Amino acid sequence: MDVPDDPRIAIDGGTRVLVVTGAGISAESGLATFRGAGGLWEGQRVEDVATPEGFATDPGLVWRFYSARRAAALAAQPNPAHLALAAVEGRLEDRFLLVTQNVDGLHRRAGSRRLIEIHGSLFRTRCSRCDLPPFADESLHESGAPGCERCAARGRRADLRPDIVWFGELLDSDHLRRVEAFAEEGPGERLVFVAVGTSGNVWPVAGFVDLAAAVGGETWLVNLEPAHNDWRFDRIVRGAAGEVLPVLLGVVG
Ligand code: BV8
Repeated sequence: MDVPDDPRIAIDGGTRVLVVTGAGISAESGLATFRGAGGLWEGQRVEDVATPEGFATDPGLVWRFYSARRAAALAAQPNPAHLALAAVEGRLEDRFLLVTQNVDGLHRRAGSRRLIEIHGSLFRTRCSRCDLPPFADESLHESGAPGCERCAARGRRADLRPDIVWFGELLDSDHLRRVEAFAEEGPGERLVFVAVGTSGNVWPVAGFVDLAAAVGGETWLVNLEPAHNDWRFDRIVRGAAGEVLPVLLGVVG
């Protein structure tokens, strides 16, 4: 299960790389992890701020929570782990895919484009009621939920909400299909799966390692602490993503 001190993943012309990241990859950028604060997330209970029921009960609280995270993410910078993944994408092109559970936008700011933000984005807003297309939004709403103008024009009140997948909500089926397709493509090529900075608690992303294992892929976990789904991985590298990933992926050193 464990690997030598300065492991490297062999990446050549026949290698495909599928990466999943979680809150831990942004920790060195100064952003709080989901479970780092002992189950409270920025002082809030998950049920109150990351579920549709919590939003229906107190949309103003949810907007204060996400506005604080929007501000923190805007002030943060991508770290060497984000940059290493963008560099590997540049080398592998369509033999690389990055799936992030994070909504902080740091992978995109690091240059990643073959990227699926599978839990949505802090910087997109949509209507909680009508089919108003999600729109780019960096604004902060600390004194109550903004209303949907399209609904108002139709004589009804509806709150805008962050374009984020909350607990109990379905992930985009196109995203799931794209991940499955990437894991199964490239017969004869070698698939390497790397999970970075995730406790493996949240489904269905926690099960993506099994997609790779099912096609004979080599699975790696880079995490600071033991993860819930540790046992599902071939190799585990304990350490900080910003230090481990550039070496592991052969980007530096
Ligand atoms: C769904 C919103 C259909 C965005 C989030 C199967 C079994 C059990 C439960 C379920 C299941 N299937 C579905 C569920 C229900 C639920 C779920 O998984 N519950 C769990 C918690 C029990 N899943 C859902 O509801 C999903 N929808 O499946 O719909 C359905 C519905 C109900 C029932 C059945 C089916 C929707 C999930 C999406 C939820 N939205 N976030 C936001 O506001 O951020 S999830 C939230 O957790 C964040 O996105 C976060 O990224 C994510 C996962 O957490 P991690 O990223 O792993 O973060 P965490 O803090 O936990 O871990 C960080 C790790 O990094 C730590 O281990 C730490 O050691 C490490 N670390 C720290 N620093 C560093 C580091 N590592 C390296 N370097 C460092 N420097």
